[in-house]
Amino acid sequence: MYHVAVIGATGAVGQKMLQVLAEHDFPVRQISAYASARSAGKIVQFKGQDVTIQALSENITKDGIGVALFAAGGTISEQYAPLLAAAGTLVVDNSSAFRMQADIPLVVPEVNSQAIGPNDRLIANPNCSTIQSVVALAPLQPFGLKRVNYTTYQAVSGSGQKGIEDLARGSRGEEPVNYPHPIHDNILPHIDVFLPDGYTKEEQKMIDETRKIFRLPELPVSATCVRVPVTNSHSVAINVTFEQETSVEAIRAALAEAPGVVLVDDVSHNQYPMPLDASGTDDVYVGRIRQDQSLANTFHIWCVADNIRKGAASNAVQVARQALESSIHS
Ligand code: 2RA
Repeated sequence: MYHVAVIGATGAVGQKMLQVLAEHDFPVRQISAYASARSAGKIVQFKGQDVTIQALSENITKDGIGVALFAAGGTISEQYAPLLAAAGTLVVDNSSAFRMQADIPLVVPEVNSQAIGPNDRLIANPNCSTIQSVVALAPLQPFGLKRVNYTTYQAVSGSGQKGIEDLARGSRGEEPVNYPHPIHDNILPHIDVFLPDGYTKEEQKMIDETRKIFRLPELPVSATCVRVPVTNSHSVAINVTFEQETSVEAIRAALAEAPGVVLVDDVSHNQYPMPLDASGTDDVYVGRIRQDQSLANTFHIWCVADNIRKGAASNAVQVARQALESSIHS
């Protein structure tokens, strides 16, 4: 049993981490919740008990924490995650601060749990839209990934509470505060900041993280990331080209038995993955599998997952459990 800490415990992901730790029956001996000094003294819930938020400071290394889940943004992670890891705490970081560092594993347990070494103390959680996409692609690796193109339809909860509030504001006819344009009755082909080449940082994350997770640094990957007026659960249209010839049936068969995947692909009964069905679950729902008529050995795959759970909190809890098992069995 472990003393477990959630850093950033007042945010959407931090609160979900507390909920998922309880739901997954994570071996928690003691729970601590940290946030900025502004939130100190506030109360969050763990297994129906009140937990008082503590102000984060460098003294956290003296608190005897065995497992720390970070969901407080890159700046906080950069400052505190290495300190805790150096003190022996197992840290799973949900920010993008360490994801592309060569010596830091970037892990989705269903895909690359072998990337966790027995002595790793700092592990990065990938971006939400990357997580669900690689869970859908991993079972198809035997066909040889040759090229991937993503188009995302990302829920406003990916921007935290302020995204959800902008959607609500728009529905009341009020101006947006978080986004540069209304998200109600609109879509924004803009997630995170624009980079000099015209891609957004969110698109670049999907490209870089996919290559790192599959250990295919040269894999041709591209992405267009779009914010849609959906409260929760991201959808991704994946267009994938394989090295080998395959079929819709073979792809369906591989996905049907894959861990963490639920195949929902029966268009004769209007059955396909949708955000409303994915929300509140930890699975990645996959469907609309069909041959791309414009390119050989190429297929369209539609996948949907709860971005706050599998895309963030649940994946972090699963990574922590996997890392603890790796170090116990080493
Ligand atoms: C988003 N990917 O949906 C982000 C959250 N990490 O905005």
